[in-house]
Amino acid sequence: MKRALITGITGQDGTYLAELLLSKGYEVHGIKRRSSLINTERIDHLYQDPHEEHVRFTLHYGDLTDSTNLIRIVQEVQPDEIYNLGAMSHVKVSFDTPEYTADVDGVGTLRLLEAVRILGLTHKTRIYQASTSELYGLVQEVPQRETTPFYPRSPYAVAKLYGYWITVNYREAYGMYACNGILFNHESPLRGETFVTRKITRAAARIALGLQQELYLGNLDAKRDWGHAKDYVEAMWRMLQQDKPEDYVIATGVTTTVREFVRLAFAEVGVNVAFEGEGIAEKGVVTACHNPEYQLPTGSVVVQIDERYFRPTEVELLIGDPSKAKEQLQWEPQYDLPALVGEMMKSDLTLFHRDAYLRAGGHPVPGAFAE
Ligand code: NDP
Ligand code: GDR
Repeated sequence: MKRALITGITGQDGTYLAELLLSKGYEVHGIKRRSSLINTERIDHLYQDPHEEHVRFTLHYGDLTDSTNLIRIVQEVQPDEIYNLGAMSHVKVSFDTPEYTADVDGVGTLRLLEAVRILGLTHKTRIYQASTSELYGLVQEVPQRETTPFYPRSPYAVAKLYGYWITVNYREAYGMYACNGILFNHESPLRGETFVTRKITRAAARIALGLQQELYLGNLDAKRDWGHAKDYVEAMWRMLQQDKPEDYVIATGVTTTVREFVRLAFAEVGVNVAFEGEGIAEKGVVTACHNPEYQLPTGSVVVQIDERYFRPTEVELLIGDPSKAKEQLQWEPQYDLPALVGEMMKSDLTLFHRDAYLRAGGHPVPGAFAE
């Protein structure tokens, strides 16, 4: 039985990856952070009582800022594969917490590689590093591929640049099987609520159900190559099953604006949205509501712009070329964007139907809390 260690197991990708590895018969270990509220909601369905026999899912307290903790866990688990998914992963927040982001996303990667080296596991343990299309930043070439030069545009991307190169360096210096997956944006119903896709699907569902009136967004012109997280964790696993370690771009090859994503999300509830004005004065307005279940009057404003969601330096255009992964890993995504948006909307409608029901019964319901 293979043993895997996942940092960032409580996140979106960590959850899908843990599910995938368990389904393949792995013993899965994950690192979770201590927090004042329980933060394992995404993976609670995978929990196994440690008192039972043949447990294949175990969580360890830890943090990527703590070397001794990482060394102890790697020593204890003796993993065949490590997936380093742990990160302060929000680009906008990295401008507010640049030093912490560098520590976790950059030096954290080094700490993990060093743990493997110090423990003499360089030839046993294979390592996946969660690299990102944010490395491409300011457009140098489209579509972006493995050979496209990097030009990071945020403290997050600069920290991930260190993570990328230190992974390459340990591969070359010590012969470690270490790979970078340069993954383009991937989303799902489990996506964090403050990333733009989930912020939009949550708000579209809440607006349709009468729980919220407007959605405030930043740059609607930004273009992203959005895939489904379920497809992307499959690629991570495939990268670690090859004869030799290499770096791969994982993307769909299709790019879409944030504005278009808004239209697609509202279309799922039968609402047509058109955009008026430009820049900060731009508004998303309902032009038709085809679903009698949701009574949104024509002309009502559902999207507004708020300057605080703009980034000091933006990544305007991402579109990836996944040819290498398709050829060498036989990786093929199962979801296209409409299927992804459909699944996210369905999930958020289900989630907020309960709140709508409670509100109709006169009970207070929580606000959106998705900045
Ligand atoms: P999430 O933000 O959903 O999850 C991040 C995970 O990292 C969480 O489990 C979080 O724990 C954990 N974490 C945060 N800080 C620390 C720390 N100091 N020590 C240990 N763990 C920590 O991210 P995703 O699942 O979306 O992404 C997974 C990885 O892939 C990240 O590294 C991200 O940067 C990268 N990536 C993501 C892409 C995407 O589109 N999703 C694209 C390309 C790369 P907690 O739950 O306690 O906050
Ligand atoms: P990104 O994802 O920065 O690409 O990083 P995010 O969803 O945060 O932003 C995508 C684009 O949408 C624009 N945008 C907004 N973004 C947010 N979050 N909130 C808004 O209100 C809003 N309005 C417009 C942004 O400016 C941006 O252009 C994600 C993360 O998962 C990273 O960890 C990962 O490395 C990259 O994807 C690939």
